[in-house]
Amino acid sequence: SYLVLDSLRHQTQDVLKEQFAFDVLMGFSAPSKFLPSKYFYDATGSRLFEQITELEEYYPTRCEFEILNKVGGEIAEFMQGKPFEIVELGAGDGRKTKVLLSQLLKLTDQFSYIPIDISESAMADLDDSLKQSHPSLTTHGIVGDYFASIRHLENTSDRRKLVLLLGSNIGNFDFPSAKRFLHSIWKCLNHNDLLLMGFDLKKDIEVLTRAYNDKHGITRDFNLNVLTRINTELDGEFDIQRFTHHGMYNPRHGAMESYLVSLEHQEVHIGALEKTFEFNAHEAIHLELSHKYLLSDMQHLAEQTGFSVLKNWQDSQCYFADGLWQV
Ligand code: AVJ
Repeated sequence: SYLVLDSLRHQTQDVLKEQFAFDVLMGFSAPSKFLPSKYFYDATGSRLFEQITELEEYYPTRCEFEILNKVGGEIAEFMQGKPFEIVELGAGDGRKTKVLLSQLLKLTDQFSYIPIDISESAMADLDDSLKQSHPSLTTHGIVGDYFASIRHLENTSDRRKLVLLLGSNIGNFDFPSAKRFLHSIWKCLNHNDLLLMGFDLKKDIEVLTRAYNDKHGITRDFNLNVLTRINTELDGEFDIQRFTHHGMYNPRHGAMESYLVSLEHQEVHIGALEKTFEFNAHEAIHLELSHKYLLSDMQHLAEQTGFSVLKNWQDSQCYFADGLWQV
């Protein structure tokens, strides 16, 4: 079963739409246009992201699979046989998490699972598929964004928590925001609670560039889907053929950056905003940052946010790392 944050569903829809409209207005009125990356994940976007995770070029999911396959035993040990709760931020299709859940279930049945995701369709699918794959597991999902979810976390049980933030989702935050976000998680947790977090590591720039510019164009479609969303949800009139995807590594920020670039001068009306926006030829909309970390960056981030690092695991190529942190 899962809960949609805010009891009045239709009211929630209105508020979400209002927020989307406001964010689009902010982003398109800025001197350098941008859109927040959380808007990737409607039903279509969540499905496209799942396709990305299966691409040959997109290594992070495979690498983290390898790691999660071998950490179950150690995590169970850290939990010392007492009941606990696994809270996952941005669970998506839960494919990686199921590997960890299966490992843990071999050792203990003393835990329940609380997946949180911004996409209700992704949550409905996950809820169904968990009933099939892990029928004995108690699951209480939540549909909401990270911030609403964190607030929700604070009011739940006093059992020990293991928070999961997998897949390098933290990479979407720049360093100051990542710090603020992790510190706010830290504040919601109790002494001894754990956080297992995935980090994409700094590596050969060619490998990075390929991962965000796949030859089948799925990453391009994933980015363009945000404009399609504006069309359907906010009465936008984007012709997505007139934009192209550009993914590049910025060594100064240590991040992959994704843009949609306007192929020509154009004016686009957005009905819900009663406003027309101008896009110059070659003008870019910034959509995403995907930060890459050094092990020392991870250590630094833990220290700056109140956590202590218990353990780091890496895959055999050293492309990806999962860190286990304690409050
Ligand atoms: C889901 C944020 C981890 O940054 O690699 C994949 C999203 N964007 N390809 C990432 C993404 C383009 C992904 N995260």
